[in-house]
Amino acid sequence: MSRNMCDRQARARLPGIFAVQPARLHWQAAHAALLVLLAGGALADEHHHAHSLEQFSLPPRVITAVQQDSPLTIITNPKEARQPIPASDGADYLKTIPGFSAVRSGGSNSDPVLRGMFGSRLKLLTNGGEMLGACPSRMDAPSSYIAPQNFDQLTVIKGPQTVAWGPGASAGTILFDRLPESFDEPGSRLDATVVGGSNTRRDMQVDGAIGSREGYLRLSGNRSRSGDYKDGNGDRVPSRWNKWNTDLALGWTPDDDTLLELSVGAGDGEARYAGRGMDGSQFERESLGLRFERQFHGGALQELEARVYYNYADHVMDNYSLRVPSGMMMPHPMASNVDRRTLGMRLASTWVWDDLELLAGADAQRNTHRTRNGMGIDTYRQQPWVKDASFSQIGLFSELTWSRQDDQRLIGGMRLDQHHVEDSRATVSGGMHGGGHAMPNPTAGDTRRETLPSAFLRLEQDLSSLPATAYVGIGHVQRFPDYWELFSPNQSLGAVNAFDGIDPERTTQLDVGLQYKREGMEAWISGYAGVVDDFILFDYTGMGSNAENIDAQIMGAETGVALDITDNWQAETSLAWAWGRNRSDGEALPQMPPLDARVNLTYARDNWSAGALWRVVAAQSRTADGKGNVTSRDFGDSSGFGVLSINAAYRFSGEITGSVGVDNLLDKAYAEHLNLAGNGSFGFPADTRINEPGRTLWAKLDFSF
Ligand SMILES: [Cu+2]
Repeated sequence: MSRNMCDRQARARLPGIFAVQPARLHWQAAHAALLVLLAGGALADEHHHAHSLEQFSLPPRVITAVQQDSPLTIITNPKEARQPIPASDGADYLKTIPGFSAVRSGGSNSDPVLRGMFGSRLKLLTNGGEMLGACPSRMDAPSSYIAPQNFDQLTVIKGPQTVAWGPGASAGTILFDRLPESFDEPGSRLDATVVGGSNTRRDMQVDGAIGSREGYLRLSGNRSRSGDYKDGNGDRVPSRWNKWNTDLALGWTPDDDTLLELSVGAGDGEARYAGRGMDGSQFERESLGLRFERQFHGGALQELEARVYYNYADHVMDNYSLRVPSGMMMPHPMASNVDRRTLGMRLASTWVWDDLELLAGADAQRNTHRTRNGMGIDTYRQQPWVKDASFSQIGLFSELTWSRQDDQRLIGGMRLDQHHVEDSRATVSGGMHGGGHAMPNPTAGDTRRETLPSAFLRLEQDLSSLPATAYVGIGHVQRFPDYWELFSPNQSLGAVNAFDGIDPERTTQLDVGLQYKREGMEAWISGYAGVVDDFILFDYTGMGSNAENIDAQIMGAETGVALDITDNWQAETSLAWAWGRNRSDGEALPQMPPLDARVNLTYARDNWSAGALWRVVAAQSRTADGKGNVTSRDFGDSSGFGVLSINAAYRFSGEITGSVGVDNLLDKAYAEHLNLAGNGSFGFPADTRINEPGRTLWAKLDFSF
């Protein structure tokens, strides 16, 4: 198997974008790797990700903002050092990309938000499969099961501008991928990373493979932990976590054009949440995947790809194992155990005729959610599991890229999905109306079935007057409500409950942008404007949570510039702005991140670099108090802040690179706008945002053999 094959795979995944503009794949650079494993030095020769001499002559860097590579698409290597402190989960990593923010709930496992859009509006896949969390209040958001370091490539496609990865991706698509190994002769490789930092942060990660032309075995694992952090005031924020993952992949490559890969993975963790009434004491994950890929030559059919995946999340939350109850009313110990089993498949084929490239395929998924609860310490274990929901979806998709002229591409896609959901709850919590007692579920045993389309069309034009590409695209997505929107709300105004009352959400969005690149300078801008009909909103202003469909209007932009000032000095800036309006009541759309700017200056020479990052965030006064999503809601305006951080990187040798950083150098006390209020059982007053970490020192060592 050759490097070419990987390039072809990348193209197959994103035909429109890659067919003509192979983006820079960063995976060559800065592989993780560690010292503990120096024993493996003998393995040094056959590093399969062949580092070129040129890469070794480039100084090592700490990534502070990921620049956009091609229209709407960002591709990055999640193994590279970045500031702030190396990410503990998927959401944490995504915050490095302009346009992303996150809802914090503790030290780890925050929930990612792109352009103010939360939850299932972001399609998040790992190795092509979906890992849906189980917690009805998203303590285990899908991104919480991802250790970014364990993946080779992160791809983000902004806007409703691809239909290739499943239904409902109205805000964007996020793909964390492990790439297939390729050995030209028998050999092995070993990458490892260690991270140490303030608040007893300790990470260790190992990723190794052995193989030959015929196949490979890859084993990766990580352990990440941190104590509670202190904010800029020196106050401790309940936030500690501890998690691990291990994944194994067995690949068979009988010839250069064929790949069959079996993958098996598991993980677990625990996390304290300053912003919640319970902590997460278990985040068990089991994953299984089988993937087949074959390239063809000579005919129109270029590639066939098939995947089957199984993901299982088994989550426990309680109010006793990670916190000491306090406050006026000592809460009764209680725990809830929830699980979700997801089984999915995807078939895709790539065809090429002259100036046309077609991606066509099908995908399907079935997931089942269960729950059991107990009052008292660990009594949930004696309770029987009760199924409350099952979802299934089957869809057909196709994307066509027409290279009309050398400098112009027209890309269009369409998908059609059939969704089916069953409400298996015999009873529901009566909430405050029912005094907390279980009441009969008015939609027990009911099913809903809906067929929903999505489509997009985009024109990309290379401008001859400038070394630039401009694009304009329109996309429409009809998104079926997810588990959290149908099953978590206490009620839905005008209906017996949310299962009965919530309609699919329909997004129509215009995306425009410009990508400019010349020697020593890169600049890009991506803007969007859209209407979201039947936007699914949570309203907490009454009793409990009420889900409703409203009409919304959104717009915003992200922009970035990377400039080589001299051979050694480089400046980078980025800016992200998002705006939303609730058309139904004329007020602001809740949970919108404020204007966020980053300026970064780096000095790099030979085998080292040093940089400073200044992040400035504006105040947010466009809020809709008491409204938001299943996890978070607006509670008043927030003030702006600026945070200064510094970093340095040094390459000791071809095998060892080190990086260090001081985040929040001035130990400023500040809080992000998107947030949870601190929880009363930790002694926080209601409506107080959780502060971000104060000054944080960290160091990371990467070893690659
Ligand atoms: Cu939970």
